[in-house]
Amino acid sequence: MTKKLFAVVTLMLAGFTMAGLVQAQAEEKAATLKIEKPWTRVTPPGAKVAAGFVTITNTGSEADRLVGATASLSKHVEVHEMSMKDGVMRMQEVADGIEIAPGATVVLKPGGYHMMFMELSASPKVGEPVKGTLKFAKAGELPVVFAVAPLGAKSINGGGKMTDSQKKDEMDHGSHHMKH
Ligand SMILES: [Cu+2]
Repeated sequence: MTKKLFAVVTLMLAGFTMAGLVQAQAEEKAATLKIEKPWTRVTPPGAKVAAGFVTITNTGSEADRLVGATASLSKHVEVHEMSMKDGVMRMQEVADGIEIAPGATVVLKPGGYHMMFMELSASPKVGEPVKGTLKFAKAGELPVVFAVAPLGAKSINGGGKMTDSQKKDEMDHGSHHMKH
């Protein structure tokens, strides 16, 4: 082996080792986030967006942030927040993501924080889980599979009947995003 080739091989090995270390660190951080019950639900006819929900627990000692997500049937996913303002339910994009403090559990659920699957290529169907990822500031991109609940479901465990006001929420939700 020539000296030059030896140097190249050494550099390559060093590169692999570095990549391995970075990978190991990413896995270690990912392991401190417990991701439970990723789910979405069937959308009203004609809807261009779907909402995604998940429960995230930070078992580590450092805060992390949910900064984005992907879903196979959506062109891009935004992180949204719903809030009451002047007696009207509104939603807006959470620009810098959702913080998950050490020891905290953050629940994305109907009426609160949620992911918004924008520009749907197809509507979610019950029995056809949606593949995607959650993107964290520190832990990076973690794969998830969103289970699909029926139209108007308030949780992944049970659908239940929608009240009229919930139906209205659903429609407001849809119309808000149609303007995008
Ligand atoms: Cu939204």
